[in-house]
Amino acid sequence: DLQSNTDSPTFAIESYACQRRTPLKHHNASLTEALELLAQNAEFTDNEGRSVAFRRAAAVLKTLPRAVRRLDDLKGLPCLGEHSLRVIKEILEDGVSSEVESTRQSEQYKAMKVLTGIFGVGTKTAERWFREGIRSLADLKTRGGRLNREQQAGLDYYDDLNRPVSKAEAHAIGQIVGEAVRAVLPGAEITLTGGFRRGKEVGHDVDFLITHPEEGKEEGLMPKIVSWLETKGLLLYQKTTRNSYLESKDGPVRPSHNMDRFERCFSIFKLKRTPEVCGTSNQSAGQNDVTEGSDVRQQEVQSEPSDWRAVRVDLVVSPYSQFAFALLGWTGSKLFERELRRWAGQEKSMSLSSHVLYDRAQNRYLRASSEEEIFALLGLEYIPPSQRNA
Ligand code: DCP
Ligand code: MG
Repeated sequence: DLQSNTDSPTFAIESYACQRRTPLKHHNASLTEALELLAQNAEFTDNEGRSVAFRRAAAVLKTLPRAVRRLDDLKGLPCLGEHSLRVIKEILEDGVSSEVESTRQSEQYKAMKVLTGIFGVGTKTAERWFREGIRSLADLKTRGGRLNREQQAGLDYYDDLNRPVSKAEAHAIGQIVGEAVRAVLPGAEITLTGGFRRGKEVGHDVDFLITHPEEGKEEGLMPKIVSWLETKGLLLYQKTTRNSYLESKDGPVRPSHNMDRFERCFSIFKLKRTPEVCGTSNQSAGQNDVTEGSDVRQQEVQSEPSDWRAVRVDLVVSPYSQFAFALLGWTGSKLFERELRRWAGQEKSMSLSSHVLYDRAQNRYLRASSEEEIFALLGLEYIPPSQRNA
């Protein structure tokens, strides 16, 4: 075995994910997939602590420069608890973990996966449905009633919304949003955030941050963007929430609350399928050749429309003075964000949000106009978006 004689990597791995560089592509995908499945299952069963522990363990494996072959390779690494180590050991020895595989096949995991896959359905709702005996979309439909507008849209566009969004599709949506923004507020700026900013090839949605260099100009912008898009028939669903951010002299009201208060729009776009968006191998390109009136065309009309697809899009409007914080907060990953806030609180007595950084020791807000400045204020080495894939 070539492994046994090579030097063990004795470089130190820092314990907060925001102190480390985590690339998108790494060498331990089968281990991290297993740990993240257990993390998700822990979320499904309302065990957040356990879920975060598994996610932190997975994130450590993502930073390693080579594949883990033996338990010894993990000596001295942070965040690997007893449970995670047991799972890793099983996979290294047997190829699979019995706990992971039985979880994957469990009725609860499978049902929760399907139900939380509906836009607008969180763990709480899915859990309640599960307890009521609902296991599938069909169960949910036959049960009837009691769906809110968001959940109904989630059900209506379920297949599309569970199909990954490609970079090309994200780009196409960006063009449309850019056009809308420029039409209603010249000079406004739009930035792609979320997973695509970290370099992901696909995403579950497309996230944009919108601002204007002149503070105050961005106020009330979202309803204008939304009505421009609606007039053009580009939205299948939207829910806009107003900016509710207030700065108090005594510091952030709820420092631990991690949901930001920007003007925001959760939406579902109706994206036209064009050759540029779909690539050349797409089915619908060929379907255009079918002669009118044929049986094939009949089927096409009755089944899912093929010249467009539904895409989840999140739009966020930030005042210019908060833009750097909003950008940092919306770039993710979720674990990276969580670790930044934990670092700020536990190591620096600061409170970080997508609006601002507050120094609890000095009782004052710290401003920044770039992500680099925020990392510096937090006493952290700058980590670029492509290395925030924890
Ligand atoms: N975010 C957050 N807390 C929230 C919502 C979002 O910290 N309540 C941040 C972290 C995410 C980013 O916003 O990375 C975008 O959220 P997404 O759920 O869209 O996650 P990603 O874009 O990272 O991944 P995906 O490809 O699944 O969209
Ligand atoms: Mg996203």
